[in-house]
Amino acid sequence: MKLTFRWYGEKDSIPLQYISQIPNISGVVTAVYDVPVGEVWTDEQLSKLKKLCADKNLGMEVIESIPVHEDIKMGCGRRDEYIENYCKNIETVARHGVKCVCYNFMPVFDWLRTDMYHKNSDGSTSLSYSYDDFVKVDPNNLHLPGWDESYSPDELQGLLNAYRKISHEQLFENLVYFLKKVIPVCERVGVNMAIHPDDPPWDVFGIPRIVSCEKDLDRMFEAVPSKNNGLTLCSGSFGASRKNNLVEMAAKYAKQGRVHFVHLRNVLWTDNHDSFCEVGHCSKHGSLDMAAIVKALVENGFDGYVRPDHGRNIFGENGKPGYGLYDRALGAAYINGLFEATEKNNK
Ligand code: DNO
Repeated sequence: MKLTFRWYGEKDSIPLQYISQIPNISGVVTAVYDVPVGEVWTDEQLSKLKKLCADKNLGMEVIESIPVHEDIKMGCGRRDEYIENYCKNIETVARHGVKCVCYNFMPVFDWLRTDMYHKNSDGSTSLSYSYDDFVKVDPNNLHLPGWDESYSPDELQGLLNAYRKISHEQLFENLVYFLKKVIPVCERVGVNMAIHPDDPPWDVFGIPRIVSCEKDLDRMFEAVPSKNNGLTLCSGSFGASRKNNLVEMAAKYAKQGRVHFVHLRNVLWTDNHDSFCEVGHCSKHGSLDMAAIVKALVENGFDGYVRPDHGRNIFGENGKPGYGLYDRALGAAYINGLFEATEKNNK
């Protein structure tokens, strides 16, 4: 297992030096953040990022994300031009030693919560999703925690209206169209594409989502069988749905050699609907058996990139929700323990 940690570039409040002090860390997961979605990244931008990491002894082999322009997802407008740019970006990151690109194909929102500062009884705060709060949201006048600054109300409404006319089938065809152009480039330059699952893994506001379960993944891999076409096994995203069996999924896709990246975090299902709260990483705090997920990965040959995903805000830290230092570092230590024990037992 190669332990990594997400770093939001030079604007991240967490210095690379702190990340380099996490036990067993191999590198960061990062991206170029100051180029608009769909445009090309330059060699200079990549060299600069890579040097900042190397100066602290950190690798930079995973990019999260090269975002996919909405025209590609909707199959309209300047889609072909944006796909060409995407291919150029894959070639560019490969020139700088990147081996894995995490991306998603979720319309509009690449994650959704109803509370970013849910108060836990121990005084920590977490991201959470309450079904009762969600059904109160007016889909024609959307104000969502974390998204109000990304889109103007008109822009958001326009996008949602456009997506409501797109079926699951059409969105899936647009994904396959994209992959058929991008994957051959990945094969040539040695980059693995790792699609991130829908978060949460169900449709929201009447817009389609197509990477929510095993069935979705199977048909995507059937359509584009190359092993460079793989997934980010995000335990917390798939695991928000009671219908997904994470242990089985980890075993199955690790065996197929398609798990190129793993996000590990735990979630606690908090009612009989779809509500969940993000909790500390250990199995006992949530609804997922983290040790069993790691065991399924290791026993089926997984030896790739892993990062601790969303932590709570703890120890008085006022970090970016989900991305503070302390709880993710504790998560990293726990992940190290799980992998070390499992890998030794598996020899
Ligand atoms: C949220 C993240 C996602 C993820 C993208 C990948 O915390 O897991 O935003 O980076 O979906 O494209």
